[in-house]
Amino acid sequence: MALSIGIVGLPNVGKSTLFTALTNKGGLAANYPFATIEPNVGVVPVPDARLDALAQIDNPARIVPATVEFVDIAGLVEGASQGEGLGNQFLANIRETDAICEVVRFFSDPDVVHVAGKVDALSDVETIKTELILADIATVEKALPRLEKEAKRDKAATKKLETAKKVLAGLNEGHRARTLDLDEEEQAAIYELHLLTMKPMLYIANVDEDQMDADLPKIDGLAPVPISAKVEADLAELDPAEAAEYLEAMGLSESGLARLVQEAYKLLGLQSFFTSGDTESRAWTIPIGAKAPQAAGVIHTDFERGFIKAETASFEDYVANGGEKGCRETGKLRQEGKDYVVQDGDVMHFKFNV
Ligand SMILES: Nc1nc2c(ncn2[C@@H]2O[C@H](COP(=O)(O)OP(=O)(O)OP(=O)(O)O)[C@@H](O)[C@H]2O)c(=O)[nH]1
Ligand SMILES: [Mg+2]
Repeated sequence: MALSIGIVGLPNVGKSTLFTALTNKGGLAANYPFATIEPNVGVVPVPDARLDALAQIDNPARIVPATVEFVDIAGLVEGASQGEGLGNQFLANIRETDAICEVVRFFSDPDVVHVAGKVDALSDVETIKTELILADIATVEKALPRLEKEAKRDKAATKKLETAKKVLAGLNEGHRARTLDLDEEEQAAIYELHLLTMKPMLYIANVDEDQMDADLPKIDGLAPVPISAKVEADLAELDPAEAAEYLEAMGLSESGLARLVQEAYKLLGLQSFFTSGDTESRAWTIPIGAKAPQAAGVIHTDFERGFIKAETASFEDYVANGGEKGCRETGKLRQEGKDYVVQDGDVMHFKFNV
């Protein structure tokens, strides 16, 4: 279950620069709007120092971090949903993502053209919000005739139609679908429309290097994650030791990627558990609140189907006792059953039978 994040924003705000730095993948960054004309998809390992600690203990053949997939699309401009610019045709490429990350320009560089002529973060955010809402309105309006037909044939489809109409009304009033207080049944009813404004949103403030700890205005009630795309681009060029030195010189403890992923996990209610042994030390992503069989199912459906128990140690106990064997000897290896709610950092070994 790789988490996927779509990157949106106005043209020239640094989306591709950031994407390239995060994914080291050479998505074209250029000082003119609409440099990105193909969707770029990059898969990035999630930085997690705990995984390295586990590998120190078990010395496995391989280390497998969790991954996040980023999708970089062309910039959206006012009227994109009406066919202005290139962005709208790429919105389809982020319909299937788990979250949307909006890059907002805060950096001041006069050499980099701003499509609206000036750097005004909050107004830029409004523009993008409107375009995402307009794109969703188009999606719902296009689906309505089909939903009407289905509802006539099949009573069960009535809920879909009703919810679509309710959501359309909300969108038309300028509200994002996510803020419409839909109950679970309604959310399920419109899930298949993959509305963009139904997705959780995360904001990145692309700041100047010396603005990293500036007081930034909240966006939609959320503190944006300050990242300098330029710093990230520089970091991507360095080897790990040099990068650590550079971060320290900047007064930062972690890369932008690490901070971004942490925010995304928080926003989406995700956490990690680990498996570790001779063959591999590996991080897995699960929702907070997931029970042991569900965690097992992320590894393999057989593990979930035939789940018997999970031998579990907390990350701290695992490290303090030098691994699974040590935990067993000191009684720190717990035998957990199907109702166990997995905790962040648990090191788990599943017993199953199929
Ligand atoms: N000074 C400064 N320049 C930046 C920063 N981030 C990006 N740029 C520059 O801004 C220009 C546009 O960057 P891109 O990453 O291509 O922007 P984009 O958002 O992908 O643009 P589109 O794909 O056209 O929507 C490039 O010249 C970058 O070097 C930054 O943090 N600071
Ligand atoms: Mg780009």
